[in-house]
Parts: sequence; structure tokens; C-alpha cells
Amino acid sequence: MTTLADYPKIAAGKVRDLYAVGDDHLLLVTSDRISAYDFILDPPVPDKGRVLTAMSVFWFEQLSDLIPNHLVAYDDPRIPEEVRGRALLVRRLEMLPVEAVARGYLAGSGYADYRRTGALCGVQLPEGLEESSKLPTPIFTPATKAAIGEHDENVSFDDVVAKIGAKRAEEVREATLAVYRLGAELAAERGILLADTKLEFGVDERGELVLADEVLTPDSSRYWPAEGYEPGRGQPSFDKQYVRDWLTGPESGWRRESGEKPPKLPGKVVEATRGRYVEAYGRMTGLSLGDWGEG
Ligand code: PZK
Repeated sequence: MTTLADYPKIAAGKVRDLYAVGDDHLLLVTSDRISAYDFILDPPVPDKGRVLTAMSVFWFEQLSDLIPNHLVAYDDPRIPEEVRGRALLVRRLEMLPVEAVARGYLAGSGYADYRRTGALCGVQLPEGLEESSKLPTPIFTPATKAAIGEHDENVSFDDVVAKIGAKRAEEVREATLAVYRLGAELAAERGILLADTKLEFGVDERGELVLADEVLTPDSSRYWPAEGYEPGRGQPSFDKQYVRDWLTGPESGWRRESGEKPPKLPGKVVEATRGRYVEAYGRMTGLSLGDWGEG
């Protein structure tokens, strides 16, 4: 029997943890924790870790003709029972020091940078774009990973070249845009807009570029319902809108500007949010894998 305590923890994110499994593998464990407005909320959302893990597996398979990935196993005796279903056994790679982002729409830091400068990651954009506008064509908007608690910093393609070399930078850009295009196409068929997505890549022992981390999950991507899409304002998040609306609405008694941590989420908000993750999974994959209780 394996337990999580058998494996050394080598990294911890807000929502996910990484353990070493021998010399060549890692265990990527996704928790049920949920973040909003840069806070980890309480309580966690039941099944969120399972849903995100299953979604990554689905996308690794969909994308496997396009790019190799780090997934080794999803159901394997090396995965401890306590995390089975929300953990991936993956190949240990040499990670590239770049957050590979593709954007099809203008949101978040992309919109902020455009407003300030008219450009994004060194790419000049047309005038007159609004918040949430569809871009003329999807663009590669790399960022450098920030320390926990900080936000990633958008950088230019030339900055990526300086870090990893021109050949590899071009390869990462093309792979990132190809992943975005396929994700956006499939999502659109299901009534969902993929506004943007953040990928991480590594290099294997043969020098091949490999897609790593989580892929096209709602934690790594902005998903918007296609219905009601309207540029000129922020769009509701497919997964987190109930949480955000409750937190910023009158019932929570919380003010974002207060600097205080948000109050405990009510059960109805947690349940509705769980439902949104399960719905997103079912809609994107056409599967109702396992017993999520609905969906
Ligand atoms: C790796 N991260 C980020 C993710 C965390 C930290 N296949 C791999 N090989 C080597 N390193 C990594 C991966 C992957 N994926 C990923 N840091 C290292 C990260 C999740 C939780 F704490």
C-alpha cells in the first residue's frame, strides 16, 4: 500500500501539490480548494480536484496527436488511495521558465496592458478594442512565473527567446497556439468560449518539448458561457461566478477593498459551484465519468 506520506513533497501551489515518485516521476495532486480574488476560500468545493484532474486527462488525450504530454497514469497502484481520481502520475521533466499563454479574447492582465499601452506582450493590437473583445487572431502572450502571492508578469516574445533560445521559443509559441485553437474549437461546439489558457512545458531526456502541468482546466483557462457574450464588459466566469457574485454581493458582508479575508462560503454557493464544475466537465467531454452525484 502506498500513502502520500511515502513521497517527498517538492512543490506546493495554492491549489495543487507536487510529490516526487522515484527519480523519474512526479505525483501532481489537485485539491478541492478554490480561489477567488486571490484568496483561498473556505470551505473547499467537493469533487473539484477530481473534475479538474479528469478534465486534464481528457485534454491530454485530445491533444496527443498535436504534442506529447507528461501523463503516465491516472489509475495506478503508485497513486495513493487517498488522492486517487485527483492525482496524476507524470514524467519528471526539465521545466521551461515561461508561462505559455494564448489569448483569443481580451481579459484580465491582457486587457489592462492593452488599455495602458495599446499592445500586449510586444504585439501591437488594433485600436478600439473593448474589455472581452475577440482578438483578430489568437496571440501568444507569455509571462514569467511569479512567487506565490504575486501575479505573473507579461513579457515579450523576445524575452522568451532570451531565456530559452529562438528555436525553442518558436516551438513553444506554435504549440501553445495549436492547443488554444483546438481547445477553443471544441469548447465552441459546446456553447463555451475559451477566452485564454495558460500552459506549462518541459523538455524530456531526448530534448523533446512536452506539455506538462494541467491543461485546459477552468483553473488554468478562462471559460465563458457563449450565451450572453457581450464585449464592452467583463464576462461571467463559467465556473466561479456564483462565488464571486456572493462574495461581492450584499449577503456576504465582505468588501474586497477591506484587506480582510473573505467569509466562509454558504453551503448553497458551494453546492452551486460544485454543480458548475461537474457541468463544465460533462459539457466539454460529453462524458459523465464516475458518480459525481449528477451530470
Ligand atoms: C513542475 N511545477 C509547477 C504544479 C506545484 C507546482 N512534469 C513535471 N516535471 C518537472 N517539474 C514539474 C512538472 C509538472 N507538471 C511543475 N513545478 C514543477 C507546479 C503544481 C503544483 F506545486
